[in-house]
Amino acid sequence: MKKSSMMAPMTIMASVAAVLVLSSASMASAADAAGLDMNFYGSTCPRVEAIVKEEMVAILKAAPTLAGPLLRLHFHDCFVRGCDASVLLDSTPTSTAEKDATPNLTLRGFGSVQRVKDRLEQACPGTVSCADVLALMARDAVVLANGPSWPVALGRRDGRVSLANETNQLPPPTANFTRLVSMFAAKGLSVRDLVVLSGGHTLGTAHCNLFSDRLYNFTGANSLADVDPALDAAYLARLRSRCRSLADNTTLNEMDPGSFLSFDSSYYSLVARRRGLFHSDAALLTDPATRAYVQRQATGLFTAEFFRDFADSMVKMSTIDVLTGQQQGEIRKKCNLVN
Ligand code: HEM
Ligand SMILES: *[C@@H]1O[C@H](CO)[C@@H](O)[C@H](O)[C@H]1NC(C)=O
Ligand SMILES: *[C@@H]1O[C@H](CO)[C@@H](O)[C@H](O)[C@H]1NC(C)=O
Ligand SMILES: *[C@@H]1O[C@H](CO)[C@@H](O)[C@H](O)[C@H]1NC(C)=O
Ligand SMILES: *[C@@H]1O[C@H](CO)[C@@H](O)[C@H](O)[C@H]1NC(C)=O
Ligand SMILES: CC(=O)N[C@H]1CO[C@H](CO)[C@@H](O)[C@@H]1O
Repeated sequence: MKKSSMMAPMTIMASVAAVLVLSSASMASAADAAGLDMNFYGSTCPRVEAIVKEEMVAILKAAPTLAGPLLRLHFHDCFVRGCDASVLLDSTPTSTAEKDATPNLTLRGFGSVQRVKDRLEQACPGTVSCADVLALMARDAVVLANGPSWPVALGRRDGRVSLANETNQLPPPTANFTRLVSMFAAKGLSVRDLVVLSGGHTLGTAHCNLFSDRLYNFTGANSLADVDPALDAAYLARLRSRCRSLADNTTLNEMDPGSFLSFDSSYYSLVARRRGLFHSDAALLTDPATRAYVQRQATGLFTAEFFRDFADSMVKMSTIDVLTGQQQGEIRKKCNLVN
């Protein structure tokens, strides 16, 4: 039985309790069901996890702000054609890739992924997929930002196709609750996964134009008072002083101001105070079950529980529609090019 359908009718509080009991079993079964294996490279590349970790330590030491982008790359990969590294492929003369679609404009970290892949090609040529590299880098990014860890079962293969138009499967920042739920459900993820994984917005930054519709001309009334009523007034003033116009697509804003490099539960305190940056963050307050989760985590007393929930949901996300076995996909040499 799919966990998402089983969870749907339960309240968030009940599912949180259930997950404490179910988590290790469900983690193992999600990965097994997808055909992945904790020891996949045990004989072919036994140091794979150690190598990725070493590189990640060096990468984040040099550029701590890459933790967020590397987590987000894995999310964008998994939501389009499954976790097959299609997000990393370049466009070709006959086909525009995901990378060159609107949501990509703000993706970062491609160079770091290739750096890790290059080290793995030296250690174990032609063995470790770019899709597995993304999954491991996302996990290590969270761990090194002081967040939770989770087991990453391996054996994903790399896809050969990347289509810009398929990025319409990624939820836009303007999405309301209904739309978010259906877009997550389309990937086998539950309402609880939605509220838990949104907690990834504890890391990283966002460009003004992805939320400035909330600050200016919200309904088209063309007055300065025309703002999103779901946004805290003091926060709105602060955001307006940073984002001077609707057209500003260059200014970056910490999503969790003051702790955007550290993985913690403070995202939920912000959302509870109506300080989530996107409509999609604010939308979590519009449903009783996700609101209850936000409010519980906003107390700061249940961070360990959020960490376990996040680990559990990441295991699910990182197994979406994976390619496995010898017949599907390939092991790319260069993450931006098919072999
Ligand atoms: C629920 C639906 C989601 C929406 C609508 C959404 C939307 C966005 C948007 C618009 C940005 C700003 C990008 C920029 O301006 O540079 C962003 C950033 C980010 N998102 Fe999400 N996101 C969602 C879910 C997720 C999930 C599931 C994760 C991972 C578990 C995630 C992790 C991140 C991270 C880490 C950043 C910061 C990236 C950086 O620092 O460059 N998001 N998201
Ligand atoms: C995306 O584009 C490809 C080719 O450009 C086309 O075959 C496919 O049907 C399109 N998919 C969607 C969802 O529009
Ligand atoms: C949510 O957004 C969709 C379009 O994305 C729209 O059709 C629907 O009416 C919206 N629902 C609510 C409750 O506003
Ligand atoms: C505000 O929205 C209205 C309606 O969409 C539009 O006609 C007007 O040009 C917008 N004003 C600004 C400053 O963007
Ligand atoms: C930002 O806006 C300018 C002017 O509209 C446009 O030329 C540019 O391509 C945009 N940049 C991004 C990253 O969207
Ligand atoms: C990082 C990256 O690949 N960015 C590309 C996103 O798409 C635009 C075109 O829409 C390219 O110019 C960027 O290079």
